[in-house]
Amino acid sequence: MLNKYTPFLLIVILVTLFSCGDDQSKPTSQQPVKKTRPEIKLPEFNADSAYQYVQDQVDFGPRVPNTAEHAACATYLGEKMKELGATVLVQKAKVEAYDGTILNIKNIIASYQPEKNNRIMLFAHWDSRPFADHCEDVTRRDQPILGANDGASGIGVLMEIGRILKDHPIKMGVDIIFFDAEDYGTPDHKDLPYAPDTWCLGSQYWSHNMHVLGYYPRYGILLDMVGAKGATFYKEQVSLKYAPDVVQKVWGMASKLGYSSYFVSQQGGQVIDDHLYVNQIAHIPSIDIIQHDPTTFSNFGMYWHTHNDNMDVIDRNTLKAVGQTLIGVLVYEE
Ligand code: AHN
Ligand code: ZN
Repeated sequence: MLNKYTPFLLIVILVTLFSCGDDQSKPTSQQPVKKTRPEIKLPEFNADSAYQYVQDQVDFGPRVPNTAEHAACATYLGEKMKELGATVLVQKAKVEAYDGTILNIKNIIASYQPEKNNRIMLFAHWDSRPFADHCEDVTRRDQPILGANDGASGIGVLMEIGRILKDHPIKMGVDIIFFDAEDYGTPDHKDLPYAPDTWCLGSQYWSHNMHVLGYYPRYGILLDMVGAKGATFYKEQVSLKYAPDVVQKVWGMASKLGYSSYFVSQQGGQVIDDHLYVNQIAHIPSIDIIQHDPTTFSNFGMYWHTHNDNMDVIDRNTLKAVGQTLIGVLVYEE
């Protein structure tokens, strides 16, 4: 077997062995190889589609519990999420409002890959406020608002994420929850005592009565007022207290994707919102992506709890920044 060609043959074999197969992993430049996560091509969040989902909700009119418009919108949301590939469960309940009114509420739970144990929870509120208590025109303060941004925007972004998950399943299971009766809190234009627990009635109910026994997703992300033109999202304090790593993850992804002008790397206010109850009652570490405007008295947008919260405040670019960031977070999670 051995002859005068053996050394050459050996060299050929060795060269072949050490040069094959690793061409793609070699850096193209002369820089040292860095150990980073491989770049994944993200599915495209379609802002036109998200905008249409916001419009569809607003077209029902105000979505206030115990009204026909609210009931019709619930049907639309449940059916649409089924169409978008989710397993849908509607949790019905009766809860008591600040004034003693019994509200018939529906939390709508849309699950992707429900068989998986490792899960992420995304949520927003789908009801709209029964009063425009911050409206300049005092004669219109008792009228319900359209809530294009305050309510519909978060749901619209989550619906578009559902549409994407249908065709691009990720490693984790995802539960998209539309909470009801977030915005039925004590009105500011009547002289009533401060009562934080009158807000977020749907998420409070759900946190005490989760739809699955022993449900424990890795973390939760709440979207609230995520569609206004030029909106800025600061690191909200309840989120930083309960889920600082999730805040870092989301703001880090936003920066990586070029959305740092929306996701400002500074601490914002402290907000009573659905994530507070999900943290405190359900013990699921959760954050709130919520518009923070340091220039207004409320620290929300000027449209907040007024009749100006209509489609005119919604900007596709803001929906895109939030939606694409969330897609990034979901796709990289394993
Ligand atoms: C309060 O004003 C107590 N919380 C703000 C949460 C909220 C209201 N989000 C939308 N509407
Ligand atoms: Zn509100």
